[in-house]
Amino acid sequence: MYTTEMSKNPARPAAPSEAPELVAAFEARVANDEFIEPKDWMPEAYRKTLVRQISQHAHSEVVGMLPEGNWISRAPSLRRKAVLLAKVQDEGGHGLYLYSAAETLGTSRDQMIEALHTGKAKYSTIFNYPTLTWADIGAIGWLVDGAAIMNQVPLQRTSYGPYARAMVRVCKEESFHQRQGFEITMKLAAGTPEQKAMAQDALNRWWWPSIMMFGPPDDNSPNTAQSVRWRIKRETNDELRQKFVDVTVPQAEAIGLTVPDPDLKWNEERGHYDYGAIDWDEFWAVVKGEGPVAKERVKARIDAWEKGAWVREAALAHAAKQASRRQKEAANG
Ligand code: BYC
Repeated sequence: MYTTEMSKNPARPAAPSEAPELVAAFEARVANDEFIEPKDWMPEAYRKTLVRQISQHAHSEVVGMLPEGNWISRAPSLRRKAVLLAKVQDEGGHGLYLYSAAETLGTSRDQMIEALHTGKAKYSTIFNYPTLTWADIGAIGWLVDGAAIMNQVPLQRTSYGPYARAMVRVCKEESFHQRQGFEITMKLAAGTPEQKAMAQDALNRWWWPSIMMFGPPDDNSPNTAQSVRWRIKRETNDELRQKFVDVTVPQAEAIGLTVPDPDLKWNEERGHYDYGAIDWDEFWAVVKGEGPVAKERVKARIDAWEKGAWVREAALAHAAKQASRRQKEAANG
């Protein structure tokens, strides 16, 4: 298990072009818990790691709109529809804050979108599973947003300022999302036997993919050691996964549902739940693009991008017109 102390991880040698005194000053600032800001000097590998993680995080928010968007027209009441619409819109907003944070690192929105569309950039595995019933909307809010908050709360103290500040707002909204999902599940679990069975079936299908969301185990996570050292990640994949299991199991019990893991057991000595073996072959297959609805998700994003071209062109033409009007007005005194 990795620790959050920089001293416990070996230093990555500076790239040849990077002056050792700059690297040392950067590392001292990180160790001192100062935020690194866009105009500050930073090692190229730190910048690249951030672009990778933040852009993938942004893509996850935007692709994450699809499984839930699929149920907006079929929500069971006007109230549920309005809430779901607002939630999905929030996710789009999270994508925008995150793309903007990544742009401060010198990458463009177009480059990031291109990487998503061509499969060079990843997005969370969780969104490659289908939403089959209304109960899945409850499970996504409760489990997927619940897992997302667990991961994102520590990211509010990530070392890169724009990412940390984006996370503050995202976390506030995610906690509302988690509660709306839990409320849907709680209502179904207390409903007719058919409704309760729907809620249990959704938990059965979403539990394992949700705990995979935290990423590979620490001893098989190539990026964790360096990211923890740079304080991009403040906790490791396994530490966050354990916290999520510990918080979520009692919630399932409280509403009379069963977590689909026969090996799940409270371990008095550790003060944590022990859980069964995760199917990492399934995880890596989904990471590679073999998830049940992976192709459909990427196609939906590409279609939206192509169909939205006229909007982007119109916005650019409008901005150019405004700029030339302002120039003329300035020239005329
Ligand atoms: N899915 O060395 P590791 C949401 C990749 S959206 C896909 O541990 P790292 C929501 C990983 O990228 C919330 N790929 O990597 C939206 C790496 O490959 P690359 C999404 C994964 O970066 C709408 C390789 O596996 N949250 O909440 O240190 C509706 C090795 O992994 C996954 C974020 O994005 C995965 N699950 O740690 C509802 C949080 N896991 O990139 C809800 C921000 C691992 O080297 N991201 N991989 O080719 C992070 O905290 C970290 O990037 C991760 C992975 C913990 C995900």
